[in-house]
Amino acid sequence: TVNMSSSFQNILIESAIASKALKFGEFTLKSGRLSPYFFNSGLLYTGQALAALAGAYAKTIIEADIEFDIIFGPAYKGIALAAITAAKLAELNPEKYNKIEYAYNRKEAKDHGEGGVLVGAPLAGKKILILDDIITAGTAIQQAYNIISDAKGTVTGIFLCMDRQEKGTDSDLSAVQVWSEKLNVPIKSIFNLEALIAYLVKGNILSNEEIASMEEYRKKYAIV
Ligand code: OMP
Repeated sequence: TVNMSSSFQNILIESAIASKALKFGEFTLKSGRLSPYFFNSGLLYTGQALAALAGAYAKTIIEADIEFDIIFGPAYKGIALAAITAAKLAELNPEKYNKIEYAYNRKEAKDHGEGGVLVGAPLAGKKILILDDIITAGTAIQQAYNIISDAKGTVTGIFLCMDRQEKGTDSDLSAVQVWSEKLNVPIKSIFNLEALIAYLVKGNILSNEEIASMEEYRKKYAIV
């Protein structure tokens, strides 16, 4: 069921549409698929949008109730998202979250100064949440997982803003289903394609043709 006015999921979807972080048209994805929509979290750059994002990630993490010591944000977009979420968690429940830590990777290793690709809390022996913006096929998530494993950290959860709920080329399972099973880690998102379409239909936000192409894409590539 979709509560248009109040859920933090819908507040975020609304904010993403208003800021054009969610766009409708024709977009070629990393996978090569031609999609009628695209989510660019980099366009959620106002204070208001970032506050909505931080709140939504924090509430999703609190609801999931998974043990962790560190929130890890993969470069580039995950870095800021992980930082604002760690701060929001500490604000919402200081007793529980004041001591959680934050870390991220660089895309290019530094050969001077402190060196290396990892910045922030040391990962070895720690329980770690990966926090990123979106999953389509899961390639980006797998990379982050490998960075943490190589540093001897244990990933205990993966949190995303949007799950596109897309199947692989020869699979009836979504990337989230495949990767959560493969990595043996829960993967949670603030909203998914199903919630987005429900919001768009209920709110009368797109033209009939645009809704039709969203539905067509969903039937072709998504699990729902
Ligand atoms: P996977 O690595 O296939 O899971 O796709 C995640 C990446 O897709 C993101 O890091 C983006 O580079 C890109 N992307 C979006 O940002 N938004 C979308 O709506 C779709 C994609 C995509 O290309 O699939």
